[in-house]
Amino acid sequence: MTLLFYSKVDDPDDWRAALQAIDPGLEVRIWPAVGDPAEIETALVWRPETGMLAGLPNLTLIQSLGAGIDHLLRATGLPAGVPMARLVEPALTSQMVEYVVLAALHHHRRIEAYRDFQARAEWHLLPPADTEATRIGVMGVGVIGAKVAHALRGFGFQVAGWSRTPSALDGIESFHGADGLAPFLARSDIVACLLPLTPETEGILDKDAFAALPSDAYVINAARGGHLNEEDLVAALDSGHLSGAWLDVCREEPLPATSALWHHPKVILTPHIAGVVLPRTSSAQVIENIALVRASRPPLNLVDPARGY
Ligand code: NDP
Ligand code: OXD
Repeated sequence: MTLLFYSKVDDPDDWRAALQAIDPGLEVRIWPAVGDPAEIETALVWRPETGMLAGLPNLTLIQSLGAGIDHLLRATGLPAGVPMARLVEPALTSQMVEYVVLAALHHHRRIEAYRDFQARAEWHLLPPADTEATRIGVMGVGVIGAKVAHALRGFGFQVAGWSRTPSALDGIESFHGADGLAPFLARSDIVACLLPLTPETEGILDKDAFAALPSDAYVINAARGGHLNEEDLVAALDSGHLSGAWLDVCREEPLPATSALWHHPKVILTPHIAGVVLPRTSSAQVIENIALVRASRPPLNLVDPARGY
């Protein structure tokens, strides 16, 4: 059994060691050392390049090295009919929950303002943050968004979720579909995007969405840069309508040095690290998927390419 590994951001040696610790018989080849293409049965990839997987005649599984699969669905030259799976993994989900809670609380407790006071050696008190009066909206209440919504509800925030179909999460108000978006945004003092990137969700955080948010709203995007119209965000920040934004992802990664986001005083940026798959916790799922496909069964977390997530 031979697996081909490709990622520019994950350490291939760590992955090889973790995979072989579970299945010592698994041969792991690191791109571009493909060897005989006919021997490759599994591709474990993050953002494969055009045509990279096209010449693998016996490929039986394309396994995403992450929860998102937009990087696969947008890659051209993927072999047709090969099942694609994404990673759904508690450790990754927990990182995402930590990240969004961190961003929301950092804003809610006005840490940026207190840092400014500290820089000026000023002992200055702002009005207290009222958690129960603060409304947070979570866009996408799937595996990750649902956990984020519950974690925020646990602090006492008023939390709502927006999804494609109605959700029924305890204590979380549900909005859904195109018609539900404007009322959902209108009641969100803080909005956190945890949607998959699909043709329907691309550019969804744009000037219309920002106009629908209450004045002073705060935007967190921990999903994909393609959700956000960066020019519209900067305009909404500069006009004073939005109070700030916390972004883990950008339309182009790495973010170009010329981007206005780098030095914008109301933006906090991280380099797509909200949730990072760990070989230690994710390898077992990859090995299990290889075994399932070998047994002619569907892999765990099979992606529906037609739905786009
Ligand atoms: P899921 O597939 O479990 O959940 C997706 C959610 O989005 C569902 O609630 C779904 O609605 C909703 N949704 C999809 N399309 C639409 C639409 N057109 N309108 C409204 N709602 C929609 O995904 P995960 O929770 O596992 O992951 C979400 C995303 O987070 C990933 O796709 C990835 O891009 C991103 N991510 C980012 C990371 C980072 O480090 N920054 C790390 C991990 C993930 P419904 O419930 O009705 O199906
Ligand atoms: C993912 C990611 O989708 O890392 O897992 O962004």
